[in-house]
Amino acid sequence: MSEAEKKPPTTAARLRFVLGALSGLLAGFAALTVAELVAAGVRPQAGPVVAVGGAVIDRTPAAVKDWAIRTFGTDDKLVLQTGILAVLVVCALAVGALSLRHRLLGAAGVLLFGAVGSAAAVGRPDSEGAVDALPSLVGAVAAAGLLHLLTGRLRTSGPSPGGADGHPDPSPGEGWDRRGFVVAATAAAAASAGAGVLGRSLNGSGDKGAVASRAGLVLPAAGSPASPTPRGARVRVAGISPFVTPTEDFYRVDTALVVPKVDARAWRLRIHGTGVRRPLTLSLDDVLARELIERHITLTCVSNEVGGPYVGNARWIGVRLADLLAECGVVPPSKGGRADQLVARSVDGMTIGSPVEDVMDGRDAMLALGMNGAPLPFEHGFPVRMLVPGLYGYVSACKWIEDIELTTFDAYDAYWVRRDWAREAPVKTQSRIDTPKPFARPKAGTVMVAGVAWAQSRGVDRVELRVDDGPWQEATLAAEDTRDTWRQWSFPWRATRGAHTLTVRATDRTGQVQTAERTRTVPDGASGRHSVVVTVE
Ligand SMILES: Nc1nc2c(c(=O)[nH]1)N[C@H]1C(S)=C(S)[C@@H](COP(=O)(O)O)O[C@H]1N2
Ligand SMILES: [Mo]
Repeated sequence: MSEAEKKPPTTAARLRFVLGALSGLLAGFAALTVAELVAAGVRPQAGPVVAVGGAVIDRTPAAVKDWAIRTFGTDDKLVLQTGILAVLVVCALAVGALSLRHRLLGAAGVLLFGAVGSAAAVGRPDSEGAVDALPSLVGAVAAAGLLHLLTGRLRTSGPSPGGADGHPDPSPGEGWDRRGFVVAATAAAAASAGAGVLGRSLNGSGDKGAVASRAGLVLPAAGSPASPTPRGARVRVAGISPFVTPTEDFYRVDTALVVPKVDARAWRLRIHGTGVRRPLTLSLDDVLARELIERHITLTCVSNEVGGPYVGNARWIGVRLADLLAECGVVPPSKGGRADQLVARSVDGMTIGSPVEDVMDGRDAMLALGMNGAPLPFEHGFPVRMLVPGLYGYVSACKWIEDIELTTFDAYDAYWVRRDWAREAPVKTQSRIDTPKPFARPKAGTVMVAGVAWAQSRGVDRVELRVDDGPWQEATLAAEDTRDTWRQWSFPWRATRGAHTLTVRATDRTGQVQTAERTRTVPDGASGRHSVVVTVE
């Protein structure tokens, strides 16, 4: 029995408890850094934080994922990783304190975490099998060993082993090896930090080939260039979204905790499946040797709320997907083809299913290599991604694509479809007020109200603005580039003093007026009208 158990806790006993918890924290730190170092040798995606994070994302219900995207935006992944680390810190402190009393239980606790990390890594869709268990396993074994060693220094039973210099330990009544603990803990922290730094730099150098292949990619001129954007397509109003979204401002939505860095020289795309009479495997050179098309296409996320930011317009360069499919012998369902679903698969295991009919109906569905005149950024799918104008990204815009399988909707549900989202999801006709901003305080007089409206593959024919409960008034529509791009609009508003609500609605070329009926983003995209409240001074 230790002194601490006979009497009320002494300062020394409390210190010992704190150091036990600290040992847990150090062991946890060692587990992560060692695991990430091993992962750098195996696969960065097999590291515990990424693997567990990915597993959490995969198991998150649609509504929660949607809430996360809405609340945290592109920071959703940072928030998730911070959350995982916070949980780990708490558990590490607890395991450390526990192992003061029960060293075996402590070790078992550490190994349990290792097992969770290993299982998550092996269970990932892009896992390469049992090797992916290694990082978490090695990390956990290292951590268990370290915890054993550190808590050994804190043991109070038996005579004081004395300090490293042979003098008796000076702490009265507590026979633990204070100096030994400090030395071991410091060494462990330093070694872990070293492992962390080394793992980082190895991970970075593992991407060198991919980075070089992107730097070396020169996009040829498109044989079929984008139709010149009419001059009137750009409206000059301060605060309106630019007609072409700069690449660095283009929204990003995906499940990738680590952006896949694909070496374009090793990249291949396989096209196969039902009704594919001549399966094909393409390299990047094969793609570059084909006629390239360049098109402005507006891309929208199904998680975009009414008035939200997840929409952007870019100039994409690539090859026509319908031509490739036709070469492979694929026939659309309307012409008797058996496959009605095209499933695109990415290097990180994402699956995205699009209707074959839409891909082959004459619209500019493409495999894109470039965005706004440059190779795709890694975040946006380098080296090749898919785009189908008129469909939300989750059913059309597979990034880091490596496989296209022709199948049926009956036979296969893609990633998001298994998570409550609709099988088919054409973009809903939408409009947004970019300026004035909500709760702005413009001066009375003429106030420019302006924004964008989109109905890809149908085209926008009309935008109207309503002030409070007044009549709908025709806004000035900028010239249309193509029916696959958004259109800017503006309205010179004679603003009078007081609070006012501005509401916008668009009408697409099928005559469909944007509905006032509000729906949530799940399962097939938000509907409703965007309103902004301002106070005119
Ligand atoms: N591999 C992969 N491709 C993906 C996704 C993904 O999570 N993984 N997300 C899709 C979704 S939901 C959208 S809206 C678009 C977004 O493309 P962007 O990030 O280039 O804007 O990519 C699509 N392609
Ligand atoms: Mo999306």
